[in-house]
Amino acid sequence: MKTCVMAGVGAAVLALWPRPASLQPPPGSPADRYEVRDQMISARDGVRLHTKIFVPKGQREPLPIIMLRTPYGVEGSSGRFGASFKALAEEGYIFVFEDIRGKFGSEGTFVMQRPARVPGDTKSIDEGTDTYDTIEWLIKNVPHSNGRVGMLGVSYDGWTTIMGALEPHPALKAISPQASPADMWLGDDFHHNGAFRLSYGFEYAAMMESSKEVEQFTFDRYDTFDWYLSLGSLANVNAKYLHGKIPTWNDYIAHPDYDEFWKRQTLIPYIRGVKVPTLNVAGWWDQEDFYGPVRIYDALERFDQNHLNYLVVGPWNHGGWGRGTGDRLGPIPFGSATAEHFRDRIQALWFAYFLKDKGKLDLPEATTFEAGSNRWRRWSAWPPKPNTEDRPLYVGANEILSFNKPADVDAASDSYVSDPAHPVPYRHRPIQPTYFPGGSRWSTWLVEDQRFVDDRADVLSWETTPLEADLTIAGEVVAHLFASTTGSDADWIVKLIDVYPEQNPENWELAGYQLMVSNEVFRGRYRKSFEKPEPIAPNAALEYAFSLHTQNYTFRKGHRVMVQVQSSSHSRA
Ligand code: PG9
Repeated sequence: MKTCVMAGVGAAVLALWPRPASLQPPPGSPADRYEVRDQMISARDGVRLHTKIFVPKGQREPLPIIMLRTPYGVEGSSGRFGASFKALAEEGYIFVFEDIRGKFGSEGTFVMQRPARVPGDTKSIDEGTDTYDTIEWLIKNVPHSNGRVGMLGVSYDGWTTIMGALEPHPALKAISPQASPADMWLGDDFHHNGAFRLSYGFEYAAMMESSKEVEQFTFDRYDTFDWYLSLGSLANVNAKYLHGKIPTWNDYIAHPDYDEFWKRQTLIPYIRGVKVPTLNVAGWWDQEDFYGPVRIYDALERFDQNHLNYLVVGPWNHGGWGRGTGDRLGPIPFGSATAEHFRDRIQALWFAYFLKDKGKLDLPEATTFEAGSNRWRRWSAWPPKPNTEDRPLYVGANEILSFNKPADVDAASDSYVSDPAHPVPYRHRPIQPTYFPGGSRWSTWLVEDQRFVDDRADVLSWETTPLEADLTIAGEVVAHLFASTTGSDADWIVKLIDVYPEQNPENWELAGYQLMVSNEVFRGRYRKSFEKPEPIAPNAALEYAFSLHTQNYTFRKGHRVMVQVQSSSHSRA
């Protein structure tokens, strides 16, 4: 393991912010404050897109438009004014919500993450052209618009946001892609380093493509662990359940490797400049798309001469910055209302600056919430360049993890039997379906206590002694595994864990807790090439180096650092 480790210095930024009087909501239901209009807007190929437009009642002064484009349906959009869009609504905008092509009220055909059209192709359509055509209509037809448009959204809606900015309409002046996937094979919802995310991939594809709306697959049980285990070959999914009718499922089967299909779908090569000011947002414990937002930030940053590209990462799960206070995730407390802080003091001020020329922008290049020390940090670059050092952390004999390289490397090796018929569950059972209407712990599984696998013979753990001082990491965490298998392929799952002390009087619920700070999976057959997999030579010790992503976290004095390695994580991989 190689981690970037730095001393825990820097200014604490966040206290609980009192809400300024100007942000106090006017009385009445938020939705009552708008004239609402349903509009079919024609795209250039004649397909009509269902759009809901909210103009504040009695509006006289011109206002910017804030737009969100979604595959999940726009009917309930007014609910956002009391929650995720509350601070924006109080600031004052015209809001526009649009069903993307082929979903809900919009005409045309839905294509899962329809690839961007290639440069020079002026005939095809994509989410970028649909965005362009919608903006063109809006600025000509919506009363009281000041001719400026901002876009934002989480996940699929974050992806439509960045897609709309690749070749932007000139009126698009600010975007915030939040938890947007960037590459579905390398690191977002459907695969990680080639390892197929079976349960999410299956359930999401079935949900999105069984009807024009969204429709959950009906399982015959509450705990899906055994359902996936008894599935057998992936061919059984079409044979028994989907019958070839779900295009995205068929694509998973037709394209197991990183081929042209996945390379055409990723938007990264199409980022050729920062054309619109961008506020990239991600959550450290995002169970769906953490790779994407950081990758998009990095891709934009290569072109960012004018400092228009910003990054905010907080202690959130998928979209957690848009709901609740954000003072905790599962049992992990953060000491302040991090999500409210983001919505009121970062997102609202950032859009007001770029869409209304309001205020002075006091936002650094990167803003991260450092869990553990529970404070906001401001960075002039991400990953931070000065004041950090790379610190290797070694696994050794007797389950010891140490900053000192073991003298006898051979004695430091360890082994386990990983039986695919008895895999390690990726989270505590029962494993409810991902978006189960009766409630699912899917959204917080990344912060579940890892003690539930600690005593399994097919999970290896190494631990440091209790830390004598706080230890802060800021930057990329990289795993270097030297491993062999008796088989011809293996998944390698590496987890970096914060082990709380057994005596933790300030919060007994967390005594001995094992909190996963970073993790990733690597499918062994892609060791040399993602495009051309090769079997692993049995019993050959080989090096596997892969990123556990970027992190900013403080392991507190008295805590221990733990690394776990395992070869199954059923049924998410
Ligand atoms: N994670 C979801 C997703 C986005 C894009 C493609 C596929 C899935 C989402 O929350 O929208």
